Amino acid sequence: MRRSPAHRPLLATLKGERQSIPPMWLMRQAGRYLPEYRALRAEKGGFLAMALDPESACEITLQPIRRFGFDGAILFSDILTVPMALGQDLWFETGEGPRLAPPLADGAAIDALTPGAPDTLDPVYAAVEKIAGVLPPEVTFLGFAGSPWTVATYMIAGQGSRTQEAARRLAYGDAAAMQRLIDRIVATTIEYLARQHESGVEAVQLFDSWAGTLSPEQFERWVIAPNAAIVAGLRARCPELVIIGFPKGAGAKLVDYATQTGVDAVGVDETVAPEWAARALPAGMPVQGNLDPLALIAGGDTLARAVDRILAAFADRPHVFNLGHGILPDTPIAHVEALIDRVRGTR
Ligand code: 1CP
Repeated sequence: MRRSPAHRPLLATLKGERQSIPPMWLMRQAGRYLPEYRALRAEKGGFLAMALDPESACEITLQPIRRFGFDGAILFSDILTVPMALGQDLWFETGEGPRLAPPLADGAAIDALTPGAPDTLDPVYAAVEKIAGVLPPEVTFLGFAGSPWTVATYMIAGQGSRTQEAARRLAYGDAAAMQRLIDRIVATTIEYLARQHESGVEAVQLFDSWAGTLSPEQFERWVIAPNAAIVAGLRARCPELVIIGFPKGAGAKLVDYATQTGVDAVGVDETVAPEWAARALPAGMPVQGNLDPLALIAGGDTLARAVDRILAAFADRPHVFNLGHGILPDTPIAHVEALIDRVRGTR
């Protein structure tokens, strides 16, 4: 489905056109800090049930747009849908987080994985179509997927991990098996994002949430190369699709990521000085970021100063205002409103 043409400031910025007021959206803007999300979740009985129900996914995607008028709406889904399509079972342990079975402990387990039913991701495309049909015309519609390294860390451990040690060990211990897993994730992700685009999203973000634990050589092989392969695959199939890359924790490696993957725009996390990013990234390349989610929780002067520093640092580039990582569940709604006022200059 193609949405009606309209001026969408976020999409224009991602294509390289600076706006005097930076467009904004917040990573994880659809979720637990919103009372209307928590109410629906209690009624529907859990995250996955909602993510795979097009009606619920549509409603949750729209909640932050209705409440705050953000410039971008991100599809309500998860990066762990791709492991489901690749054949792992996914569920969420209450109070703990995602579980994937069987965990891919070694090359034999990777090779034994048989793809799930071909219609596994159809509810996601149905949700995208529904949302594309009702989203206000000036709001850019964003799809997403996890980047292969980050998705692989969950597939290998069978759950989230603080250090990604199981995946890092496998990457050294059996690099060929790791490569086979990464190649499968790349192929499925290209298909997944192309179908999201064909169903109605205008831009996609590649979340590499765990890119920050890799050595430079490992970063080149497991972050830069697979993201470049996804970008190349998508360019061939969807020349209009805009791609944001977010290699969280990349630090100085952000420059190689930006120049070598072919993404249109890069997300910058909160550990990076915005003045450095503004200087170091290729001229004219759109940047997205990079307010510390904890500065948003702090609020008041701390928030105002942090926002002003980011706005000043990115004043000469196409800039999308965002957090450096996802909004935290205990973020006060009033602080989100204060942030929006500060960025848009109405207070
Ligand atoms: O209600 C609940 O308890 C569910 C919490 C939740 C939500 C709201 C999960 C489980 N996923 C989501 C939605 C989600 N996940 C979105 C929706 C759109 C939005 O941004 O509003 C997106 C983009 C994601 C992406 C995602 N999922 C990432 C990458 C971004 C990041 O935050 O680093 C990752 C790592 C995940 C895995 C995941 N899904 C859910 C949880 C709790 C986790 C993290 C698990 C862990 O590492 O232990």
